[in-house]
Amino acid sequence: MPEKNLITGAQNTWCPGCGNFTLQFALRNAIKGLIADGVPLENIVLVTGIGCHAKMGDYLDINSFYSIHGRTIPVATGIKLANPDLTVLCCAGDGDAYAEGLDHLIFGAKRNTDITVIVHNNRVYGLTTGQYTPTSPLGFRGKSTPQGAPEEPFNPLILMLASGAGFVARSTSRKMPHLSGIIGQALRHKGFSYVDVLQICATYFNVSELYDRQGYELSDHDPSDFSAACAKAEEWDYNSDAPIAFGLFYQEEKTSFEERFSRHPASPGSRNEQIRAFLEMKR
Ligand SMILES: Cc1ncc(C[n+]2csc(CCOP(=O)(O)OP(=O)(O)O)c2C)c(N)n1
Ligand SMILES: [Mg+2]
Repeated sequence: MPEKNLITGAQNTWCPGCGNFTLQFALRNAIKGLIADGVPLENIVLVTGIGCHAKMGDYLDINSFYSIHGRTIPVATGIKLANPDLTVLCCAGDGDAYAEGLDHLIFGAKRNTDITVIVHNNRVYGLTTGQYTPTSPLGFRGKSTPQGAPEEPFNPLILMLASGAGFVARSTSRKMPHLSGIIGQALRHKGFSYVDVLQICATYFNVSELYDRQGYELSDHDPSDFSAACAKAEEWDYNSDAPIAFGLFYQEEKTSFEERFSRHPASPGSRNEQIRAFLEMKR
């Protein structure tokens, strides 16, 4: 595939001001960085969920797979197992990854599959016009909660740390170079990498002012220190007006899921034979 600007000619239907535009160009820049490092464009695969975020597959001119709502991670896992030479990334929504597909997110982290999961966390179901998600704040007013959401949000960073993710980061659509840098690091990390992106939904949850006012970039933070990462992640509960840290919270390199196949004693032979042997538990 020839080098190009990686943007398709498809008509763009995101709302004016949507944070997905920042994500699109940040991701494009990060992918260009990988290509500059020698990763062939044809070895990069994007898996999307269903939602506004998923249109990334239409607008980025790279190999992509539109999966179903909540199922980016199992699809990405299958792709990575079938061909570990590929760089596999997911663009998932917060509804996608934190609600309907939450179990996959936890197991992706637990298994340490070498994929990158970027959550477009606009804290709302954007495509279906404004219902609350697991990271909407208490009292969020939307289509399904005109009187305000009756539930507290959960903190996905704490959940990912507890699930064993080896790369846990947060950025925002309000900081394009920061976002691009974090995505670049995530794509290069060996093992499961997770980035929570606080993204503006210009139509249903525009909290630009909150992220600009409360956001700050992590410094003097040691990402190899698990306890420090947990403490930083606890600082903001996705509900209050507390300071919101952006950056790499935690990084640890561990054996990846697909590496365990090739280490398996009953796994000589082709990739397909290795996977079959692993699944049949021949030891
Ligand atoms: C299996 C399945 N469940 C539910 C839906 C309906 N649905 C489509 S998009 C969506 C929510 C999207 O929200 P999110 O994942 O946060 O993405 P956003 O649109 O905010 O980017 C839902 C519930 C669906 N298409 N398929
Ligand atoms: Mg959403």
